[in-house]
Amino acid sequence: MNVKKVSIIGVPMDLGQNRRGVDMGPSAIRYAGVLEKLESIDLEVEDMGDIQIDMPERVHSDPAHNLRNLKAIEQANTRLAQLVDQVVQEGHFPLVLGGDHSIAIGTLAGVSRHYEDLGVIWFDAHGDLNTADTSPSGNIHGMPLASSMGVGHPALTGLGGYGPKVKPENLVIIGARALDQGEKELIRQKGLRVYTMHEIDRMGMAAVMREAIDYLKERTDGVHLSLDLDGVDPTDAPGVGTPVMGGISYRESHLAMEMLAESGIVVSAEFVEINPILDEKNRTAKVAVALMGSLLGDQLK
Ligand code: EXY
Ligand code: MN
Ligand code: MN
Ligand code: MN
Repeated sequence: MNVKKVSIIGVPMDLGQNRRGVDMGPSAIRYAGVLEKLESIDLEVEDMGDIQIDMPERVHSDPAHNLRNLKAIEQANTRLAQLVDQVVQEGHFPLVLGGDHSIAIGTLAGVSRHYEDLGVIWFDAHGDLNTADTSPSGNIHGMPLASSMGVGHPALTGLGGYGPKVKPENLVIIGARALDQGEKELIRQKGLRVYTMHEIDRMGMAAVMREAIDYLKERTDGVHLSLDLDGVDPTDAPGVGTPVMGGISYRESHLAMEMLAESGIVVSAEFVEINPILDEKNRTAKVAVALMGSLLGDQLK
């Protein structure tokens, strides 16, 4: 991987869902030693600190139906998109620390304008393919992938002044095991490439990653990794707001990151949904840091 310098951006966002604590994710990840880990593999790292998240009470209330905290999420993501845009322009690798998964809307808005054909790997127990019409919860952290594909409310699909950010055919979902009916319909309608736990069980993680990497390498000019820690099995990553049994093991997750490092296709990444209040001794943040290390070449040195 040709990463010159890594720019860390914290996004203490918890407005995309209902449980408190995920806003402490960036601190937990720093406390778990992200800087030390990346420096130990000879990367130059700058920590840009956390972006400001407005209290929903301070942003005028949302008239939109079934989109909790829309305005505050739109504002924070607009800030995030600008910062990520600037980092990519400088030729650095953006490493975004969540926060709930609604922040992917901003990260992708910042990255995608620099690529003709951005690819996305969505590592997650969920599809995050809901819209206000299909969402069972109204939580925007269940919507960022649909929004980035151009499906959903214009405040989200058009964030950063353009959209869509990713073409459906440039997208690979890995680890899905909790999809809502409306999400399944969108997957069918758009013909999305989804490796559920069923495919991972059958093919093995190595074959899944080989196929996903070959596929994306051929058709994209850079790949963003959006890694939701709830993709990892809750026995290894218990500190998440929406755990789902039967997930990707710790070793399989590392293998996936190592194969991505080897491939050299990843141009940006975010690690989201770590909730230290629900965690055991900061284990989930430590898992995240270990995976970041593997993604950025720890095992290749
Ligand atoms: N599909 C459910 C919803 O839309 O409410 C749960 C979404 C959880 C999203 C998590 C973080 O990936
Ligand atoms: Mn520089
Ligand atoms: Mn997610
Ligand atoms: Mn998830």
